[in-house]
Amino acid sequence: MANDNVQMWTELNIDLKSHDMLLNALGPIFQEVYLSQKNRPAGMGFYDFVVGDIHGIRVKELREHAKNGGKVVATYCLFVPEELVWAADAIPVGLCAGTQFSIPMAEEVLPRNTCALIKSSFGFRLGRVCPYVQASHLIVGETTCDGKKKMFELLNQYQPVYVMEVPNKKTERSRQLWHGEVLAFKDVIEKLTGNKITAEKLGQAIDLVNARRLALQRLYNLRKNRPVPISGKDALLATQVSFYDDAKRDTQMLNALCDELDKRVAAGQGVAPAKAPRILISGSPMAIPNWKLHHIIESAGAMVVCEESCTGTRLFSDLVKPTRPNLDEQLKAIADRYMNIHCACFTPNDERPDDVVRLAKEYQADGVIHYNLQFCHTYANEAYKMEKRLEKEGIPLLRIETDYSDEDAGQLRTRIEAFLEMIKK
Ligand code: BJ8
Repeated sequence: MANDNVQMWTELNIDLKSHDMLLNALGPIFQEVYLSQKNRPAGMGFYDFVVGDIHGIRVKELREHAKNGGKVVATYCLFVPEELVWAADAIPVGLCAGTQFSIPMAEEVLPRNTCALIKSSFGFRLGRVCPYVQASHLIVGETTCDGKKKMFELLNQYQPVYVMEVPNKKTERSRQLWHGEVLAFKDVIEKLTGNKITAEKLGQAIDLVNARRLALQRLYNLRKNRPVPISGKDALLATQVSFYDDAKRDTQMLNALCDELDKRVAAGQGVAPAKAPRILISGSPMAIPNWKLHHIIESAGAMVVCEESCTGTRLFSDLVKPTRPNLDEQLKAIADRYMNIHCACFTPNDERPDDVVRLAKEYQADGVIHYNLQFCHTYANEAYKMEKRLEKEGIPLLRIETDYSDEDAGQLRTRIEAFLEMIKK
């Protein structure tokens, strides 16, 4: 099996030496952050298995698909409508880019004062250490932030990249622009795959992705219980895996996990005492293996009960409205749904603080941690408005700005412990 993987990575032109170092670094981190937790749901076994073979079995599936003439489409952002990819019998893969490992490679080209997510993404390609990147036929970027859109220009030197234009405002004119972008993306995917996207195929794809969103909604709704039946770390991992696992299997595994959590809730069983402080995290996405903040918070005795982020509620809170099988209406429904993602790339974006206040109440959060990747100006700027809004609502907020390195872990721990002391009833 291991030899099979090496053979596959070699065919994908992976830098085997660096790649070994990456995987060797991941194992002990996963052991410390995940496997040392007590009282985990048995359903997390699947996710442990996925991480244990992170560059193996799923990549093999993608390669099989490619050998049969299928295409693999890699993405970095929630704005890329994956329904169109599935509908053309291609496979979308959300690239992770949550590791410090690839950042020094990226800094040879990108400015150092670029957010860690962008540097980590670019470093993966530059260092040839990610088989998902290497296995993809097209990378789809977007114009959500300046750092990303300029990075995509550089990435295009190594791999085919197509960039979708995401508007910056939520006006009717912007909606029309975005609708046009969705139509153009359909053409791009049809050309890439040679497959026509029909109303029937798109209807099936909408159902497929909506089913996964509903399973994630179910998982997050279970986190509203006190005591909380699953740790924030485990819920985050299940969400992160949704970005690249097969959607149908992922939905099944999520629902199986939820069945187990239902029983825990009925029995009043939790992973921490009912009085453990409950934290909502809001801000930048956390890609695998970025588990730093959750680990610090939960090691300090609190529980993360919700993430208002793209590796959280923004991923699944809205469904694509099912419409009758009419291609134009389906494409419109897709465009509408994706415009409703309250990313900080929009101005204004007042819906996001509204979401955080609502979620803090729904999840019985005792406090909110605003999580900002260093050099991400959009989220950093929104932190001020968020602070004022939560102050008005009487919800405690801690602002954190960090990256993927462990250099500030001690300082973060101290600040988080002080925050938890403050919010304890
Ligand atoms: S929809 S949050 S996934 S853009 S953290 S790279 S914004 S400098 S990740 Fe995002 Fe799409 Fe929005 Fe979600 Fe730029 Fe900021 Fe870095 Fe960011």
